[in-house]
Amino acid sequence: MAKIKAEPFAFPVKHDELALIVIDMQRDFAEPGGFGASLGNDVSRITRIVPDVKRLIQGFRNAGLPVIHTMECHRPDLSDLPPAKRDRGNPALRIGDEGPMGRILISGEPGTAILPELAPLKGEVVIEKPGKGAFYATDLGTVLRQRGIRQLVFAGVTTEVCVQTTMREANDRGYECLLAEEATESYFPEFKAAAIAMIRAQGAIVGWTAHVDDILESIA
Ligand code: TIU
Repeated sequence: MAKIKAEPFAFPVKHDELALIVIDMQRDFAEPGGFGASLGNDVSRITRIVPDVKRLIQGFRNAGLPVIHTMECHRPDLSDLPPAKRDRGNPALRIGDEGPMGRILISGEPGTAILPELAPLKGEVVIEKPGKGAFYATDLGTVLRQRGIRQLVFAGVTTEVCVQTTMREANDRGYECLLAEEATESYFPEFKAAAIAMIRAQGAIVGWTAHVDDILESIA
């Protein structure tokens, strides 16, 4: 069986069951004036991983393996936005408010789009999700089942929020999950480090972590 060098031990990869899932690489999390910035975060941390996310996506495309993108966003009428989510914290702009890139985290708005460098290709699955996890209230599970996907490589933002939540959802559903370390980021470096540590603790209790180069080498 082929293996990817990973922590806490080698990831037993099955290439015909493998997909890349890129979580929420949206302008709203990476650019000034978006949701991430409205929460008081330094969004430049997110922009820095774009080259590594891009080469991971390119490697999967070159290998003919599926690339799935997610976007955290809501319907324009906010009917899928629980007040508990909208009213959380004290952001400068709340979800649905008009910002410099359009309405914050609303489907179809300019700021909600995936960064142009990482834009999905025609034919790639894009999952719009109202929660932090990509399985909640979406058809992601159906899409994966239809394609026989059982193993997921994770990239995207933020490590401890939408990436980790989705990895935990996937792990509980029986998927084997591998997080690409240089292709994920948090607004808080200590949270990224903690998320990586807790994911792979206790014998990969939630999943594995690996370097982008080692993942790319295995699918080249
Ligand atoms: N705030 C934060 O760290 N993340 C989110 O709100 N969403 C995602 O992680 N995509």
